[in-house]
Amino acid sequence: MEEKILNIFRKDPDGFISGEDISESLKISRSAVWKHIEKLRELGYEFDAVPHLGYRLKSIPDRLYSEEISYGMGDNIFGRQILYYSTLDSTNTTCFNMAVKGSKEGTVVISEGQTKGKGRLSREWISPKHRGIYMSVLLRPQITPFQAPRITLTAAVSTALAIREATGCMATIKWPNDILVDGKKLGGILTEMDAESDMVNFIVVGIGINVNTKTNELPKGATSIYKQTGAKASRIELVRKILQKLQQYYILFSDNGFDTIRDEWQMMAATLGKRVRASCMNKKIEGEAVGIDADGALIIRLDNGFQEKILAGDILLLR
Ligand code: BT5
Repeated sequence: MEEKILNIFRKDPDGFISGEDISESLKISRSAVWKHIEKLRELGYEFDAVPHLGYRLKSIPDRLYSEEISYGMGDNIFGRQILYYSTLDSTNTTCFNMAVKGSKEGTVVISEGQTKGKGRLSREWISPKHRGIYMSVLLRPQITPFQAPRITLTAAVSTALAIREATGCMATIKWPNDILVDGKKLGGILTEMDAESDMVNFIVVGIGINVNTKTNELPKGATSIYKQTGAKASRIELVRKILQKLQQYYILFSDNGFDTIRDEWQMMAATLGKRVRASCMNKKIEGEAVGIDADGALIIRLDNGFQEKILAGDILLLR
């Protein structure tokens, strides 16, 4: 019922709406209207109430409520089922468990904060409450495990483009999963999968972005949208934009393969043309990053002119 009441206010964002009109259109009593408005106030929605005029929605809370995200997203499949939490260990862990139990492709798990946010290789993702975006999206692509890195790059392209469009920050991508602005880490992507030897069962794409996070809450070398622009950004709008881009590029990937996404990735890459040191398993390689191949592997030209490819690992930008 709260959602229905909000929808009435959303249709006329600046206008006053009387309790009587709400009660008539929703076929509930005036006192029920009042109770639901009080409930919305408890959730952080602010209303002006003026005698003889009624109520006006003054502001919505800075919370990633699923209904707020879904509102205005149209027919986006990555938004039909959004599970919202105030705190979780890790959105990836929750989403993974839901995937095992059979949740549908496009299910989104989002949390205001994480107590055990995960990076790759058991590293930590610092996730201060109400500041950033911490969300995981469940995908069920028909690919082999070997092709899974393409999904990380597809998610990176979608996220970087969404950041550019929603905030104006010129996000770039450092292979394979870092989102950078001005050479500093603004976000990261963690893909985890469940697979047989020749078939992926599902992939969980975890996206973490520092939005309104303050410098003292972040590790060294990190940045946030707030730090870059000096202004608070709407986390809701950014989540919507990421989900829209992710759906657009995931459909492109499923229908047309990886080529277009690879081109987009290369245009936004902070890595290409740079000298890099790559660590992959116990191997260290140094050379110039020259491209990514059809599987999403990074191609490095060694000083002796030979090329090597790495499909997973970490790289350090040397210059
Ligand atoms: C990543 O790992 O960059 C992937 C991060 C994915 C986080 C999301 S949040 C939603 C979902 N649920 C999860 O539990 N995780 C995902 P990696 O490339 O391994 O980078 C980790 C390293 O980045 C750490 O060792 C720190 O040095 C640094 N770091 C940690 N927190 C950071 C932050 N908030 N901003 C920037 N850098 C950070």
